[in-house]
Amino acid sequence: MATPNPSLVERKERWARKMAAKEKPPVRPGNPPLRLGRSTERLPPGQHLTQGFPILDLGVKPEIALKDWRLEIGGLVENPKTFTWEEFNALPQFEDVSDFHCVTTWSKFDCRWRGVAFFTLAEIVKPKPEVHHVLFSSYDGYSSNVRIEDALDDDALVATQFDGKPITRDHGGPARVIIPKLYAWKGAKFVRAIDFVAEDKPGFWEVRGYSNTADPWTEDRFG
Ligand SMILES: Nc1nc2c(c(=O)[nH]1)N[C@H]1C(S)=C(S)[C@@H](COP(=O)(O)O)O[C@H]1N2
Ligand SMILES: [Mo]
Repeated sequence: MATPNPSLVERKERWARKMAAKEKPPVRPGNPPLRLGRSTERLPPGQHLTQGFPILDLGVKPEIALKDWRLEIGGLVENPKTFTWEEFNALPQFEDVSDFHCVTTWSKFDCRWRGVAFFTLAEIVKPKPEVHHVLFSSYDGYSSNVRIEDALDDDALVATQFDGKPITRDHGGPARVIIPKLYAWKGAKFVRAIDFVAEDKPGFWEVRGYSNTADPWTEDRFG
C-alpha cells in the first residue's frame, strides 16, 4: 500500500517560512550550513568554476512555437492541468539566484532564474499523499526523475527567463526545470510534462548509469 509522504508537509512549512521572510540573500551559499561534516566551500567537490555557460543537449534543440507550447501536469494529482504559454505566464512569478552544477565537473555561479516555483504548480494540481517522485518529460525526448522533496525545495522552479531575458533555445527555452541543489541533468530543458507518481522511474541519464539522487555535495554522480 502507498504510504503518505510526510516530507510534503515539511517542505510546505519551509516554503511558508521563506515566503514570510519576503526576501533572502541575493546569493545563496552553495553548501547548506545544516549539512554537518561537509566542507563549507561554495564549489562542490570535484567541480571547477566556469564563467561561460556551456550548452548540453542530446543534439536536438526542439523549436516550439509559443502558440503550440503546452505544459501538461498530471499523474497522481487531484487537479490535473495543461497550461498554455499565456496561462503559464499568468501564474505568480518567482525569481531565484542559484548555482548550477553539471556532472561533467563545471559549475556556474549566480544564475538568475525567473518563472513559476515548482511549489506553486504543486499547490495548483494538488499531489495525492502517496506521491513520492516527480517525472519530467521534454520536447526533445529527454526525461528526468526526482524525489518529490527535491522538486519541492524552496529554490526549484520551471524557469522561463534567465538573467532577465527569455531562456534561449540553446538553454532549454521556452521553459526548463531548475533544481539547484541537484546536478543539473535533473533539470529538464524544453520541459513538456510533469508527472507526480508513487513509484520512481529512472530518466534518460539515470538509465545510462547516472545516480538516481544526484547530490553534488557528496559527488553522487553515478548510480
Ligand atoms: N531536455 C533536455 N534537458 C536537459 C539536457 C538534455 O540533453 N535535454 N541535458 C541536461 C544536462 S546534462 C545539463 S548539465 C543541463 C545543461 O543545461 P545548459 O545546456 O543550459 O547548460 O541540462 C540538462 N537538461
Ligand atoms: Mo550535465
